[in-house]
Amino acid sequence: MSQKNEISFEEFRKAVLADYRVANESREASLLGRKEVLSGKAKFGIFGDGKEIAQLAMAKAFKHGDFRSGYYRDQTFMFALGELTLQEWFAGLYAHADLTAEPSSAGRQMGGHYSTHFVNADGSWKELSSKYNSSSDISPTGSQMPRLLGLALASKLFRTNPHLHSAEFEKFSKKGDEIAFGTIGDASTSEGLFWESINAAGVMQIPMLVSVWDDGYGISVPKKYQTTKGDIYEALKGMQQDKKAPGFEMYKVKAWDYSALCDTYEKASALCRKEHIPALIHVEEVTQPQGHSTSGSHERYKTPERLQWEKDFDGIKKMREWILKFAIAKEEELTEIEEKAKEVVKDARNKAWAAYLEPIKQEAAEAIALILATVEGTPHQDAVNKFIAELKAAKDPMRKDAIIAMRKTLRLTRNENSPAREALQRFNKQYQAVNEDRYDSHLYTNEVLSVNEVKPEYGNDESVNGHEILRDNFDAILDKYPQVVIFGEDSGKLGGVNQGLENMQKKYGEERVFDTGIREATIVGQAIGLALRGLRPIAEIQYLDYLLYALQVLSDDLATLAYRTKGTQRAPVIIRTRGHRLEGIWHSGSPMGMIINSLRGIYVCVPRNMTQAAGFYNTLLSSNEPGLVIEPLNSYRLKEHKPSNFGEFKLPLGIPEVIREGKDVTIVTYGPLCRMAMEAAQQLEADNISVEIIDVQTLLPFDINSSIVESLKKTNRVLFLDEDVKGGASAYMMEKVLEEQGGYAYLDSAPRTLTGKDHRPAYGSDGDFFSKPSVEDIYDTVYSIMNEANPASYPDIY
Ligand SMILES: Cc1ncc(C[n+]2csc(CCOP(=O)(O)OP(=O)(O)O)c2C)c(N)n1
Repeated sequence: MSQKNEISFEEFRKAVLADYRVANESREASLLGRKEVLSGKAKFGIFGDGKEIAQLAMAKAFKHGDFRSGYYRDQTFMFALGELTLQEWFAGLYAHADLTAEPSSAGRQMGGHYSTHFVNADGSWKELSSKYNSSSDISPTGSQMPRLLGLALASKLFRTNPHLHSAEFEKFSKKGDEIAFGTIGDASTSEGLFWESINAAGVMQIPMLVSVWDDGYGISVPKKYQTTKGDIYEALKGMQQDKKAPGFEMYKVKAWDYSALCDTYEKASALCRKEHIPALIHVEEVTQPQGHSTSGSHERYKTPERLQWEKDFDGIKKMREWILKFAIAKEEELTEIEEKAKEVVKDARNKAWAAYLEPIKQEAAEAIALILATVEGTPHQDAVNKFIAELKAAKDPMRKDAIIAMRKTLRLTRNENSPAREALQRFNKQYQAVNEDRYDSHLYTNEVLSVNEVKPEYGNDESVNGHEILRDNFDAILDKYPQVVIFGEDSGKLGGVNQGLENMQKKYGEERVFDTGIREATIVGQAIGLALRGLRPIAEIQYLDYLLYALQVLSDDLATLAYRTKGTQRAPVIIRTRGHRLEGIWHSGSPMGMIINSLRGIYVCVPRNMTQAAGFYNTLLSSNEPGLVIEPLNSYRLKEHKPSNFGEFKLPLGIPEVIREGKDVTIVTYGPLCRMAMEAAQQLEADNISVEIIDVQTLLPFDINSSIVESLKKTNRVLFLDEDVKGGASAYMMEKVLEEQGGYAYLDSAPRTLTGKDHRPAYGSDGDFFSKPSVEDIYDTVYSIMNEANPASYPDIY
């Protein structure tokens, strides 16, 4: 431990003993945590026992302004930083639904998923550069890696882009001196996301320091089935930097060797921080004293020899031996620390449990009192008394117990009218609202909905290609917001496959507009990490069809971020892509049902032309919400009227536009189908059918003012027109309009949908014609609605 040379022995001794205390407290927490699960007080436990010593060393290397992207084993690290108390840790185990008690997720995530706060309650950013920061963990193995890439890349951008050196950005970075620390289990390195992220970090040369906690197993599966050569360090050797080429700096160290761990982390972090060279520390011989989680026991898959080895090479035991060997402390001192740790942890457990249970008990008591008050006047006394008795009998009541008792009472007494019943009704409603905040809030921050519309202004009659509108708008955006970076496959030098970024790299530099490898999942992860650090990334996915590669990251990480942190972290990422309709199976996808169903938490904009698309980029940039903008792939070379206020005009989200007025049938659609619907409507007009066309413009949010139903009141007939498969976005729109907006009440004809076929589109123009809705199909479907309603005026055609 090189610290020995820089500080006095007494200071060194104190630091070691402080670490020993944290290690013991963390271990005791794991041991007691398991008991809490097995006794039924908590549902599930996954702990950091066995990883304590390595995490103490990592915490020493972690500085203010640094970021962690890790997983469920990192409690000791969080304790050592002082970013998590034992009581908060137990609160996580109990799912205490209150941010002040459980700051990581307000009980929304399983215990063991750690996070610090990046934004204040009023939505302003905290001083991230003077804090210890942990991005919010998620459960899918390997998913911490793509985000980690962005957290590390941000340091490079803050260092290399002089526009980010102004006072305004000091709260995010001190000129890029921050490291992004990643942690991952050895088995999770089998995931593709790990390899994609590691490769990209090596390519980009960013300060990313990855620790692999290697305990030899992924639950029960040993590493010979996980990793080539059964050794991640060996498997990654080709990434090692050398004189010929930059790459990773790699280290291997034992999980029980405190001194070597401290040295390794010090060395690796110094290089990583100063030179921005990515590093990987393979921490091997990690133990897992209680097995993988509370769901099973490791005796089922580990040999007696392995189990004995884990006891002998337990990190805390080894640290103890080391302390005694070098006479850093006496045995009695260590024993005292160990005994004290047990007490401190029990005390934290008791306080956390009481703090969790007390408000629930009080709420139940309030419900009981109100239910009791209804007993007097009701003929259902026996039943109501039974509800009360059941609620009282619950030793550790849950909120749902009180709600069930209240609802059952209200149902039974529905024909009664008394002040007591009214009071119960009122409380039931209030309680519902309070619990909505506890369990349902913060899917979005909802700030964006207040973005006011700014209409495009037109100075003259000039018409230009769609891609030029986008390019000029991106130009204005890059000029206006120094924190905007745009990247993707071919986005840099080429300026995008459809020229929407033509010459932008030349004008704004490589640190603003740049190329990435072909790696959709980490393009999105990269964007998440950048956005978490105050930058405004616009990440390009070349075609909508390839969004599938990134869907897991979008769905699991980005879409859940605000919800799983109860609004204490945000990543206003903008994903730019293009799709719906061109040629061939992988250039004409419109899997909108899949997208909107997996991305609740992200806004989904489906513009019909490039002016609308540009308006959405401007809107999203003035908000704090993540958004996906799908440009219509077949419209880059169509002429559009050129606006004069690029970068300024904004489209409100969730506000449909009636693009054609009519009185017989309403078509609800979006994207490139708008143009086809307009064409069909013209033909139908000639045959005396008047069609109203509504472009919904955004699928998430959808028509926030319920305006579409107004059209149904007029036409009484509706067609939901969509390129997705049946049951996709058409079913979603139908549910919104007919059920949520009550549109069913105004219908005189059966509601209809016209969608793409179940298969993907065959290649060629005929393939498109037979696979996706055509103008002819739209004509025929609308006509058939009129034919069914009034066959005399609209006789059968075919
Ligand atoms: C994508 C995904 N697949 C499967 C799981 C279930 N799972 C949880 S932990 C785990 C093993 C992880 O092992 P390792 O990466 O070595 O970490 P350790 O728990 O041993 O520290 C598995 C398979 C998951 N959480 N996510």
